[in-house]
Amino acid sequence: MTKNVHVLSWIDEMAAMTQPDKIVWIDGTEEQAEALRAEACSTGELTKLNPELLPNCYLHRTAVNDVARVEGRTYICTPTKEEAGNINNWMEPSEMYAKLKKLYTGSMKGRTMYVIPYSMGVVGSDFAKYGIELTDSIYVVLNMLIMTRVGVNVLEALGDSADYIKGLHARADIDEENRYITHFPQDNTIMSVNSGYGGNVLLGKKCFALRIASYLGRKEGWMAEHMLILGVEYPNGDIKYVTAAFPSACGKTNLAMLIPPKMLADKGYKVWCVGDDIAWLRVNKEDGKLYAVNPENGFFGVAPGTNEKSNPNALHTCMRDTIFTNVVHNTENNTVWWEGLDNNPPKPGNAIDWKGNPWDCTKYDKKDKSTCGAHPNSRFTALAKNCPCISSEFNSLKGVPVSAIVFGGRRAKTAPLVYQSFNWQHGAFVGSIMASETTAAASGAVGVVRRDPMAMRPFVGYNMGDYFQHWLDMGKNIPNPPAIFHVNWFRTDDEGHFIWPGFGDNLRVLLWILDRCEGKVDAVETAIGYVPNAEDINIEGLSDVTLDTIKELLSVDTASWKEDVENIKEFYALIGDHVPATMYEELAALEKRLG
Ligand code: OXD
Ligand code: MN
Repeated sequence: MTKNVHVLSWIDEMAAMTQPDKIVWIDGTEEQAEALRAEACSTGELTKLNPELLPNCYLHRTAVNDVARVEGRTYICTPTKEEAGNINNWMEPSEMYAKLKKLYTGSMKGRTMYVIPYSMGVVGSDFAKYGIELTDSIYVVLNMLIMTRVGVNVLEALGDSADYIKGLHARADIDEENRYITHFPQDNTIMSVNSGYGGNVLLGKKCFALRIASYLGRKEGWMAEHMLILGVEYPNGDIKYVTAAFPSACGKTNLAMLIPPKMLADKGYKVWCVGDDIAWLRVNKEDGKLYAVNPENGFFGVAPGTNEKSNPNALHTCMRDTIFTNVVHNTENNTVWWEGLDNNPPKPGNAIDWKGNPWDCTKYDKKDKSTCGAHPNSRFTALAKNCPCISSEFNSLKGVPVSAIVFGGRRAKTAPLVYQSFNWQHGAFVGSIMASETTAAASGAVGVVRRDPMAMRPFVGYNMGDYFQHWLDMGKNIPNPPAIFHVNWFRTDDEGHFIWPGFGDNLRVLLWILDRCEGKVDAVETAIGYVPNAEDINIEGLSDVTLDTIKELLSVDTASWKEDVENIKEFYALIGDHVPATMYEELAALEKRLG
């Protein structure tokens, strides 16, 4: 399919090492995809679901020991440890290559190596970057066909250039002890072995579009961020775009596909989804604004908790052309189910859990994860174009202009519902101190603060301190920068109940944010930034929220902020001496303002 000698010689080298029986090029055609689905069904790798209820949908189960990203086994292999920094695992490249060579050698014997030419971003656009993933997994091929743009046109666009990201994935023995997700930013290379789980093996996503891309972005003057992108449409038809970064499992997909509350929908407000996980951002030379694209082509969403209330758009998106991973199989009607979908789990005798065993829903205990039918990190891989609220700008070549960048985390007390940073530099600081508290559902230990700068802690492909500096530098190069905000949907009362209704009502907060961007509304200056006047958050039609509730949600608790400052100092110290002096100045200024 190509005469590109850089591509061909690399594939030869990888094939000589992994020794597959045959090599198959993925051309992006529906005929080839269909043949692969049929083959995967014949071997049990996939199960075809009810074509009437879930057309073109499939179920897959991973190995029981292989159900999530493995941060402890994810490496950034730069020539020096300093380049990777203290937050990343590091190994010297030649040492890692030698270790991997042993694991890959002969790993594809008796198997097929698939060659997947793919693009992150619209092929041919200024934003697009190309990759080739070699894998011995049909599941990976079929997921990549959803999550990225795959096909011959990628090779045509690449021509004879060597400018592409090399990715090698081998399932090998799915051996946890020898699982490695490795990145060689200087070599444009990603190597993943002994896993078959999405985030570790769909190399276009976290590995390329965040870790390698963040490295390239710093080198080339753009940004790769763990951000959703959405457009808010006003009754007059204007659309303003927002990007937002939240740590994993804080509801990015739900916010990206938000349905306005009735009162706002009736007035004509709409929300359009451009992306739910990753944004690539560049300065537009014509208007000096920051523009964003979603480099992906689909959603790899968490299934549990997705339902008609939390995210009807996601639910409709995954009603066709979807691969479900590690959910419950309802054998009565050959469909799928997960915790939080509805109150109608398949009856014992008709239910197979994510491990492939009969499942008895009557034994399900919310507090005991081992009783779940679907794995808590079970997923749907679904096409963006099937999303009812997908933005008409999804395939835009130049991206969408970003009015506001929003950071957020799960904080019981510390962060108010929303606040605005004083300027870009302070906003970058606000991103750098982002944090989330663990919930009972997530870990057992409640309220442990995990600092997750810009939601990028597991995804920066170089030194976190240098990443902070890149944010500061970008600010100087954007003539019309977006305003930067922080939100917290998760504030609780003394009994631990959430105060803010969240979900669609989050649009009320986004509207205040966008009003600020337009200079339409005043705010109160506090120690941490600008906080809304309570009256300016629209609570029309909300039964449980009064002006006093909003006042409570917007209060800045100085004592807990002072505690937070100490925690931030420890975290900066952990990142080490690449933390820019400017960030320490911002921290000192915050401390001073807190008094
Ligand atoms: C994801 C994550 O899967 O952030 O998107 O973990
Ligand atoms: Mn993510």
